[in-house]
Amino acid sequence: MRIDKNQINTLNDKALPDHRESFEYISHKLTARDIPVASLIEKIQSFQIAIPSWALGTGGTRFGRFPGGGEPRTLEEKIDDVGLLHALNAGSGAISLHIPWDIPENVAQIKAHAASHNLLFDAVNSNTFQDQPEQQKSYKFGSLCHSDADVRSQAVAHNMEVIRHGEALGSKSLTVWLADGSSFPGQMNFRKALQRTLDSLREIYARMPEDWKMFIEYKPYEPYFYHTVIQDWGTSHLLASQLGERAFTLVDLGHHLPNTNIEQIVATLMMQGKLGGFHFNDSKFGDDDLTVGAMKPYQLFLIFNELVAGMEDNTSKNPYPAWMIDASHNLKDPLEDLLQSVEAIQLAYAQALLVDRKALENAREDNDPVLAQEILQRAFRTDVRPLVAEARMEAGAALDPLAAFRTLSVRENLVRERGKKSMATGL
Ligand code: AOS
Ligand code: ZN
Ligand code: ZN
Repeated sequence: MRIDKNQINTLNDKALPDHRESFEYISHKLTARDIPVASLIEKIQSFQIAIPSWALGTGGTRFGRFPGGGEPRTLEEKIDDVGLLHALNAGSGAISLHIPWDIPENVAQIKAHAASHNLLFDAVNSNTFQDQPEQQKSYKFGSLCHSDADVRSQAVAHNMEVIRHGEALGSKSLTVWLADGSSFPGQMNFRKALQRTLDSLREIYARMPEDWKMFIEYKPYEPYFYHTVIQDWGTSHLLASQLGERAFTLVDLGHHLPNTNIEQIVATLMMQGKLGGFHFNDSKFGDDDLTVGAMKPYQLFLIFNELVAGMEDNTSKNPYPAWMIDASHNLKDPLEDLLQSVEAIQLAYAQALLVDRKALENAREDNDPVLAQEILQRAFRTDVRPLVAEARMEAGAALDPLAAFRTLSVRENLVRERGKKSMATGL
């Protein structure tokens, strides 16, 4: 199914009087503080978040999966789903593919299909954490770090294949997330494993197209539970620095041990010009892949505060980061969850744009923690929902995407088209 502009306009018309009232209120308040509303709206509109192809179906947990029906069965249908999201929120104009889950058979057709939804292809993801049916060697004991050189070559070759697919589609970056690690003390030589990983990444980096970037994701545990070769931002940064200027760290919000100061990591990486990309999600215990903003909206705001500051005062020339969601769904409709996630990201971004940076810097230089906190919380406690809604409406999308999703019976239509039992590939 496709959402018609007229359907959205009709829904927006109904909600307009109420929206106008709230939007006028906030515009008034911001204008009085010399904050240019029109440029805020433009910034919100140009902030686009890539949707991961693997988040369009139910992931579940290892204890069970409860598909709700109408999940996309093919790459075309995954693109259709992201197209639906983008039609509703005008904020998810890209898709991030995982190979081999999403091999594009007919490239020209896939590209045209994505273009018909105004979608771009963001980073492509390699998969050396699963064995594929026709694969010669197993990744059971690692991929790029493996003790067997043949396994490492196979994993390098796979990454090259992913780049080839990405190139054909117009993607410009490769995200490498490795499951590599060990579950028992003594099992693996830390130093050899890291050295081999660096050497393997060097081979991929050397053969990557000139205008491509490599994003290196880190994660402290899972699927292995004693050690992970790229356990933290420091290890990822070390690898990226040794590889070269087109290699960067990718921060996945769920990949930190409890209470880690993620906003500080963001600031440090930006200061080094090494923050390449983001996987947004939220977490209470670990790599929970929950809806963005569902657990720690203040932390999300603090992270955005660093991102906005880093982009505005870009002395270290950090490239514009790739914004992506990384999510998994067990209870919610995946599309509804993604609408909520995109909205949470936009809200945190808009709030961070409201921070009075000059006043904040002064408070910091004056060692006034009370004032510094007030300045941040003033922005965080501003209800920016009407701003984000206005940005969406102006861009031709829905004032309230989630309500529109339900009123237009999007899921029911997808179930009718694709069946009750259709299941998406990927986690
Ligand atoms: C795994 O924990 C990482 O977050 C990956 O980025 C991602 O979830 C994976 O590549 C998709 O399975
Ligand atoms: Zn991730
Ligand atoms: Zn993860």
